[in-house]
Amino acid sequence: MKTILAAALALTLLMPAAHAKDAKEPDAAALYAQHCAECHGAGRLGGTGPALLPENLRRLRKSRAADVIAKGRVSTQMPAFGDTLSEAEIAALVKYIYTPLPSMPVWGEKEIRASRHIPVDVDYSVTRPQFNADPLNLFVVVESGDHHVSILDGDTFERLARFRSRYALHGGPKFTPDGRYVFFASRDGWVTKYDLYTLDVVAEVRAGINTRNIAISHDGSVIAVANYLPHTLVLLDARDLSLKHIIPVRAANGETSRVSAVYQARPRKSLVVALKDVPEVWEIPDPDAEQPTIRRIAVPEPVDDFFFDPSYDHLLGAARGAHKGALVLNMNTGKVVAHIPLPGLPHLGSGITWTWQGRPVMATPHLGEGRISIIAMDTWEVIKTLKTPGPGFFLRSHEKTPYAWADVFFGPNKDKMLVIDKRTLKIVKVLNYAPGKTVAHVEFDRHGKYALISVWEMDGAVLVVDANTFKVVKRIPMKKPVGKYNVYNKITFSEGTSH
Ligand code: DHE
Repeated sequence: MKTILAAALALTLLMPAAHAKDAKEPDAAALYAQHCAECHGAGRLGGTGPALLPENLRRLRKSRAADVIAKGRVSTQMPAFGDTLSEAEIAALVKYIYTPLPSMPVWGEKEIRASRHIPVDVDYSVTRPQFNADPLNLFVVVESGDHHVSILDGDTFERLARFRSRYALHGGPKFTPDGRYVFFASRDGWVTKYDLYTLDVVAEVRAGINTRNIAISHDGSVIAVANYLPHTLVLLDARDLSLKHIIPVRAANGETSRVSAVYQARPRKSLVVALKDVPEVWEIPDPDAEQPTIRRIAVPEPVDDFFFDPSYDHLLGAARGAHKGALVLNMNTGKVVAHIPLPGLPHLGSGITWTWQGRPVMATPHLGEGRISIIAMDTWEVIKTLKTPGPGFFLRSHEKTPYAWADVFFGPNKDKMLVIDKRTLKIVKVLNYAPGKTVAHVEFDRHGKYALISVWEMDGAVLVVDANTFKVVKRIPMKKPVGKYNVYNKITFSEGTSH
């Protein structure tokens, strides 16, 4: 008996040591519940703060996430936890928020409807802008550095407004056909409607947990939201962002899928949707109908980046990781009519078109290689490959300029901007406006006289450059300006810009 008691005592004495070892492994779930859940949501789906899921954090390096937890984030409500949490606890939290959820989060009718709010009612008595500027020559600039949007007068380049956006807006904002309203999407699924006449946010709704992009129907009545999480395509009433339909994204074989992107096919008056995980492209010819129709088009492989020819009769699509090139889908017959060999990850979504020697051509940068491919859209042949000093992200031009501008986003030449002569298909200038800094994404004013370029830094700027002399005429300080969008170029579907 004595021996048993002694053994039990010895075991008890040993226990704290074992516990002490356990105590070194911080309980990340408990830490999250205590410090993060209030703002980021108990299920990590977001709240006043952004969603903390690997899908939503893809653009944030883990080391940067640890830094944000320790030091907080300036000009947001994110506090610094460096004095409260140990390094090990911060590391455990980082690991936790980059761990996928065990099952697909629910974001359905109840959640979408509950999230909608109207900060300011639209003033329908207002029929013209409440400021003195050409409303069709405004620029909307997304500043991702501190999550704001600036509205610029495209003639004087004065800032008319600056407002806080949702966290991490991404992709092209979409405009109503008259140019009065603009809609933004955030990676966290928030859709924001902004009135460019009164300079007010007039509606917001969260349509998903992780969103790819949005499209507006040809008549401006419906906003379509393409989601990764959950697997849905959400249709909203563009007047007040109220929910119209949640379309579960399920392929003919029953598999569900993320949505690669949704675009408006203006001449067809339809929406085109590409699925990321299954080889199907959808066309919705009647997005405004009581029960929208889905036309399923089978494709050889899933498409996750795509582009249309100006008639929207053809879709050029590529799987981002595939390196195989692009397929050309005839949207009328639903048949693949060509394959284009395009190695090096073409970034088709950034393509632009123009007429060269009487032929319609499109140009696309490549994300994986220093090249720009120029493709004849009558034969679908690559007619020219331009070697560039590094892979680029964006290409831009305008009907009124003979030049196309391309950035060199990745690598040591990220500060260079290339000017391509659309007549000779040659790079005729290499500009360097901010040595050592990333200089990217161009957008022209409505007249094609000025090119606006982002100096992609926290203390960055938008440079206004004379498109003929290439001289900087104005530098507008901005917090990491990413995309810039000119109202006129967008609503007229200019051949030199994204649609
Ligand atoms: Fe984008 C547009 C997908 C990473 C900045 N990007 C788009 C669109 C898609 C897309 C589908 C078209 C939306 C539209 O206009 O309706 N982007 C992807 C990716 O798959 C990728 C490579 C990985 C990802 O994390 O999603 C990606 N994109 C980025 C970035 O890292 C960029 C440079 C910085 C950021 O803010 O995230 C970035 N994407 C942009 C911008 C546009 C865009 C500025 C709008 C371009 C335009 O001029 O219309």
